Amino acid sequence: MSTYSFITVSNRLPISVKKIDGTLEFEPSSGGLATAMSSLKAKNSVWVGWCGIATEELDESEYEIIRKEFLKHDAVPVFLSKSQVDLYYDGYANDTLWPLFHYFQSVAQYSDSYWDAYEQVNQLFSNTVAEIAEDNATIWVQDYHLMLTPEQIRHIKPHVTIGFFLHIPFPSFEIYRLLPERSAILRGLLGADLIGFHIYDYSLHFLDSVHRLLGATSKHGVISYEGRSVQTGTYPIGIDYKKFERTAESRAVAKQVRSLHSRYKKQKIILSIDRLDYSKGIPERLEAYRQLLTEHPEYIEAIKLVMVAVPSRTDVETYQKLRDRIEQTVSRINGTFGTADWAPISYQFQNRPFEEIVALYRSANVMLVTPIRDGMNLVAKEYVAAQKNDGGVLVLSEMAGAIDELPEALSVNPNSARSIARALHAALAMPKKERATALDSMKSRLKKTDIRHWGKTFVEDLGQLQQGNVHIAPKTFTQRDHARLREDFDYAAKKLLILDYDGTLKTHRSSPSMFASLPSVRLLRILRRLTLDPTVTVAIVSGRPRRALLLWLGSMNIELAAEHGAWTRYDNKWHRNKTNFKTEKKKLLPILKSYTQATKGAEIEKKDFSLVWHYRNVEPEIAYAKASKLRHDLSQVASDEIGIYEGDKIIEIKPKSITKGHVVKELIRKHHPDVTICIGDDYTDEDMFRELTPSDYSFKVGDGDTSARFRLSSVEDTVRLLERLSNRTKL
Ligand code: GDG
Repeated sequence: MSTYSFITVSNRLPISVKKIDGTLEFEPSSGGLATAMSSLKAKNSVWVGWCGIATEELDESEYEIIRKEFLKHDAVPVFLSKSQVDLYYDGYANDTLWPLFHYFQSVAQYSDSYWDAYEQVNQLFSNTVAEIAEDNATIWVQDYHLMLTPEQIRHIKPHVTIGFFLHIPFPSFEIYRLLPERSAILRGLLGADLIGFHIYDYSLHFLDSVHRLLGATSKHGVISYEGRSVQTGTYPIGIDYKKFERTAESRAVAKQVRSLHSRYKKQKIILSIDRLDYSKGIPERLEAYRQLLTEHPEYIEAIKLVMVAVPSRTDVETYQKLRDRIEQTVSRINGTFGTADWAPISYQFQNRPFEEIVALYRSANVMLVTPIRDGMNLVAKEYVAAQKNDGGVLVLSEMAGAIDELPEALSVNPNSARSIARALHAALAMPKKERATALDSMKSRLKKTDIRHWGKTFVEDLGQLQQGNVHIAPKTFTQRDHARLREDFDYAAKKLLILDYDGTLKTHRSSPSMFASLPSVRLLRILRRLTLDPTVTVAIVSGRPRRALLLWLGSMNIELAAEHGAWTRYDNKWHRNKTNFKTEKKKLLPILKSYTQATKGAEIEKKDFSLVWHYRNVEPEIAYAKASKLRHDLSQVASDEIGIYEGDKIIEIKPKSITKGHVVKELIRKHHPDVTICIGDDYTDEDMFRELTPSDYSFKVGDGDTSARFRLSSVEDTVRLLERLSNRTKL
């Protein structure tokens, strides 16, 4: 079997197969995505998708015929049974996800059998991809039909680079949380390295849901999740601009435009083209047209609404009902306002040939695009591309992603028939100069950011992520780094080891109790050996209270800093920071207590100089909401000298003046080391790293942003590193 280095995955392919009178018929189609992909000129690339026909209709021998024919078009088919298509495609994808993601929550249907099929079909796609992918292949998955595949593919092929693009909106958390399988879908997507959306708002909604449902945090759009970084980004899809411009200028289209003009004579054309879908706001648009004719009878016989509604998902009941509603409204308007020579609306429930669509764009004086919600909307962009410089006017819904790139359009709220009717009136009367200025800026923008630009930018970013991972590599502590450290350690007269405790020397436990985190015998042995060398100073700098550090390490000759340095024990004597925390503690503790009582699994840790609210054992969905509310309530009461910090499933309140960074400064001043090694894992340890010079050895344990020089992947790696150093001590 051949393997590929670049694989596009989508529900449908640029070729499909049908059976007509018992014979297989292959139908290539060239959508926008296919244009984007063909322009990328990726060598050794292939496309994986559903073949378009149910397995029940196929004989055993026909599978191979389809495979062979598809391969001629660089496509690999996935075969699905009729019930799989019903439940996965018509069901979960279009009866659950589509309505919910477009904010039609009352239309969304939830069914376990939909979900089971969605999982199963996603797995079939993933298996097909994994079978033909090279080990370090790049895979680009398209859209809401396949949101589980990134994680599934990564499970089978851990070293591939995966991109995912969502063509529809990602809804706000309040809507997304209605989905029973909300967390599984997010986990599925987070298998990707790069997740793209049309506009910034959709990425924000996604990040918000990831944070609230999975507790994963993000910085500048990069999510830290299970030891990996997942990048999110905005990539507004473009159109094949040149194709529309060229076709609009072609002779064939000019001929059709002339025939449209002679058909409609002096009537101005208002055009409406969409798939017949409830998200497109077609009934609302018709209502606006009705209002326009009622309020402006001068338009009778002077305008014509040409409405093309393309059949879509015709097997789904909601779509059948919508069609009936639209057709009734159309005939009512035609009946009410029509005259012997004129019908206000020309309506077609049909898919029209490409050139005819372009001719309609070219002829229309006004293009009416008023979706209630739309991820992007390509019709709006295509209309602009097909216009002459002094062409028509675009009326565009505020709820279409395209509005960000087409601000010169007349924008309308699609729920307000009055707003649409007014915009229509303004558009019909707009002077030539004004139309030309608006078109000019929209055209030059769309020309630059066309479909090729979209595909190229996404794939380049994906490629950079792949290389980016290599760039991060020097941060891992290599054998060569180790040899250099060993050399520095051997020759230095004075060595200082500054170590955080939890998450660095001991993995985080579910309880903050000090008894749950006792050091292992192995760790104690390593530390003791290090402290017995007179050239080595070991310091443990922790957020824990004094009693914990004394219990764990008190008997050894170790410099201790408790509560981030509020207490320090140098040369076996404790020193206390002068900052006063008592008054603040009195004020803030009752707030923490009330939150703890109301939140199952939450705990308070009280220290002399800080208070910590632990929510590691709280359900993530509740935890995030509570933690952000708690932060807000505390910040209302706390004085300016108090910092409220968010750590790993904790909120910590402590005086801003007490930091581990101060401790590091003191230790260096006191010991004048030739070599300093500092290891930590969380945000408080970053204060330590910042006090060090580039030649010092600073280590961050685990993933996440850091200013440390090197990265260790786990506590075990830290302990092993210390063990190797302890074996070099001069005893
Ligand atoms: C989804 C998202 C996002 C329409 N009628 C005919 C015809 N069309 C073509 C148009 C256009 C396409 O269909 C429709 O694209 P839209 O973007 O407007 O809408 P969706 O199908 O809902 O697409 C959307 C898009 O994905 C891409 O990411 O923009 O928000 O919902 O290209 O020209 N083409 C032909 N005959 C017709 O009768 N030949």
